[in-house]
Amino acid sequence: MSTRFSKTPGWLEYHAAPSTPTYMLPAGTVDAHCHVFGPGDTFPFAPERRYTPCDAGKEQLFALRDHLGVTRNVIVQATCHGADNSAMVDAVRACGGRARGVATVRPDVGAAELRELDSAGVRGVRFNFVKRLVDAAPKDELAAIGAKIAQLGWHIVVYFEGADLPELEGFLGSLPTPVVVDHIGRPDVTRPVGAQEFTRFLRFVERHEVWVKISCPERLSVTGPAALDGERHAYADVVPFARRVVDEFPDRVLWGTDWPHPNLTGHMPDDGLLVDHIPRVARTPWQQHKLLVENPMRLYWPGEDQPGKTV
Ligand code: 0GY
Repeated sequence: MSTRFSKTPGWLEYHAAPSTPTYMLPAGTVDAHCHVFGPGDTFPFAPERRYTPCDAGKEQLFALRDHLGVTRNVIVQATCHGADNSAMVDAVRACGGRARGVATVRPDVGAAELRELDSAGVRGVRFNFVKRLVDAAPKDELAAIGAKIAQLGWHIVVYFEGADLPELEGFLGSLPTPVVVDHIGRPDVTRPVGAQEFTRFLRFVERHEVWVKISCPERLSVTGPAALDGERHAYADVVPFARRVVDEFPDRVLWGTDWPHPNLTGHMPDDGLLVDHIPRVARTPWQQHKLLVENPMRLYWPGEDQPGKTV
């Protein structure tokens, strides 16, 4: 444990002993959304952070990868490390090509720093609009970052609350790179899947050819991990939303664990159970292979062999 930092009270630690999934991931599966936190003594957390996580370093991430049967990781910079990408880059470099990174950069980032990140394995930047996590950066500054990274062939990962899409849609649609949305666009799952908010999200995805991460049922769910009457499975209320996106956009969906699950206070998911959730939302082997292997390989390792490619 870090001697310099104390975890935010109430913040749960990642699952100590995740179950072995019943669903066997296809060879070449990519966990396209996970993080590393510190360890704080080696990679200090950012002064401007809104939470202090537990230490969750690369060794723990790699152990989970191997336990679940994942082949590759995309390690996404979390807000607790601000724009200091050292922990993420250290983890990506340690993977010998089996990981890519998504960074947070400042508007004045220089070409040399971007080239360095690129050579480490970074392939995108993240714009975070979730107000409880960050003060939103001015859009002209984000646009300046977008213009710089477009030259590298990177993409932009965006994190926002579903309710904020109307305000952000125009800006996101104007970005010069592919856009990847975190956590199904954070829908309000207490509303019907056909309600106006999620329909608007689907049409936004269609119009701008956006990619969507089918991740974080545990964060979006109101019904939670318990089995419900007539439903044997966890996170049942998220399933129709995830299915809808996978059915409509099978070529632009990605899956991720979100390990080590920052900012959860209610319950900590069993990562094995998150893997078992996959066939509930991607219901055919064809959809599963696209979600887990083909799509993330196309975005993060273009040109590399994809085990079991379906077309
Ligand atoms: C959340 C979820 C996340 C937080 C961060 O950068 C972050 O702090 O990513 C997540 O894992 O996506 O809503 O707190």
